[in-house]
Amino acid sequence: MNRRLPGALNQCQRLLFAVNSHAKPAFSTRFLSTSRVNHERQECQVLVVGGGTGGCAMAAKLSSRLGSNKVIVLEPEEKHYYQPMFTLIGGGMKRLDQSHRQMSQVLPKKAKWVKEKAVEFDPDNNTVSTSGGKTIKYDFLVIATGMQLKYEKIPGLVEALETPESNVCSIYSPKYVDHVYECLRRTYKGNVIFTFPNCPIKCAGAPQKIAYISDHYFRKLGRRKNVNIIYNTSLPVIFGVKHYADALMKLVKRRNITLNVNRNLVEVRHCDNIAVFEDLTKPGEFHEESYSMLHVTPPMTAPDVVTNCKQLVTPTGFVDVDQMTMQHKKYCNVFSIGDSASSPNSKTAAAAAAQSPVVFRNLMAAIEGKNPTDVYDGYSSCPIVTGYSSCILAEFDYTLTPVETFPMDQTKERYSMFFMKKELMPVLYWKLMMKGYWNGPALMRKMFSVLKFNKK
Ligand code: UQ1
Repeated sequence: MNRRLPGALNQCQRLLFAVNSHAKPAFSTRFLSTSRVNHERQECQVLVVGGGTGGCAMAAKLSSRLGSNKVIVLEPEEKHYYQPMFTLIGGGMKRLDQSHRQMSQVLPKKAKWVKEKAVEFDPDNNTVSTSGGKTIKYDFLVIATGMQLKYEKIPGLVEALETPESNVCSIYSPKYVDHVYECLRRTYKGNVIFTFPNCPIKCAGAPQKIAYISDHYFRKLGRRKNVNIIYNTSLPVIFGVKHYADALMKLVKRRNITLNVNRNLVEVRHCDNIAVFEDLTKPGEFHEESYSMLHVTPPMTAPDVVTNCKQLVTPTGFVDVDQMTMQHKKYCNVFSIGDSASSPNSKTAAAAAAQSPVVFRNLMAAIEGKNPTDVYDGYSSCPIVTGYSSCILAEFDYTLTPVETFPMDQTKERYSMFFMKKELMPVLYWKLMMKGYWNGPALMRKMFSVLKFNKK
């Protein structure tokens, strides 16, 4: 739940004044002009870098409030993917072509789309330079670049993924996701290994979702007795929230899935069907494990363009924001949303949804020269799909305690939650979130809690 932040951030306010006052005489939105557009230099009131989940939601909210041509979205991709669908594609429940729309259709009409990549941030001069040679000057900046997949960090992995016969696959990339179901179809026996890397990743539930879906797939086809399902995670636990971890541990035991913690993939030798893992509790100790199918979750980082701008980022390379306001700790005209932000929430579309009204209100306050007062509580949600008709809906906040929307035991596997994940969420995403109308389920939760209260 978002609440107001008491107290003033006076230094921030002064800094903000400095940002605004160099460009205009008083706090107003009127001076902002996009009419002086030319090929080398563009100007806007708000520059949103990234047209993914957070970037689109912010562009929709901002351009609807500020009017036409005040917002520029910098995004090089032609397609916008609904990434939460990738686990379902891996299990053959959805097709890749159902997961994307044209970027031009998803971005709000009132925002200007610059179809280029950000190549350099210069927050001291309020500019971002682009792959097409432009310099975009902004008054306010929203960094929504997401994370980049680093398959190349694991020796042998890219070659394995690019070799169709290798039975090495990954749901995380649209390039490789189709191959996951192909691998499932042709695996009849042996070790089927799933990995989780030794770094923060987006949708931390996905590596185990695809393991559970695979388990169910092999059971349905009567192959399970000849297949060992092995989940190797770099983390010391199966899931970071104990409430759900307890339920998942029971599930793993019941389904006869081997769970190895502190086990990090370091190499793939696809010619021998060998994956090499390091035991993180005994650095330097390696295990070779043979597989008949290997599903890899790649290491991930914030994009290089973000990590290269040292003034903007934390030592781990994420945009250094206040975890409550999502405003940059040093540059008061800079905000971040979604996976590129340093806020220590679990990185999901649901988190970006819950952040979006906070970033919006705090940015609007900053435009008016006021302090940011809206607070993000760290809400994130992970619908842990456990098969072809069941799902556990995990919801929690920064405190890692459950923050549940529905008046029922959400640790139980349910068809209703599966239906919500598979059929309702994509509609909610395209029709509401991409239009700037979905702020996460906080309101729904309040409504249900009233019902719960009345029952007592
Ligand atoms: C959510 O808000 C969201 O973002 C759009 C998701 O990503 C697709 C989700 O999977 C979930 C579960 C939520 C939270 C929504 C509800 C109704 C609990």
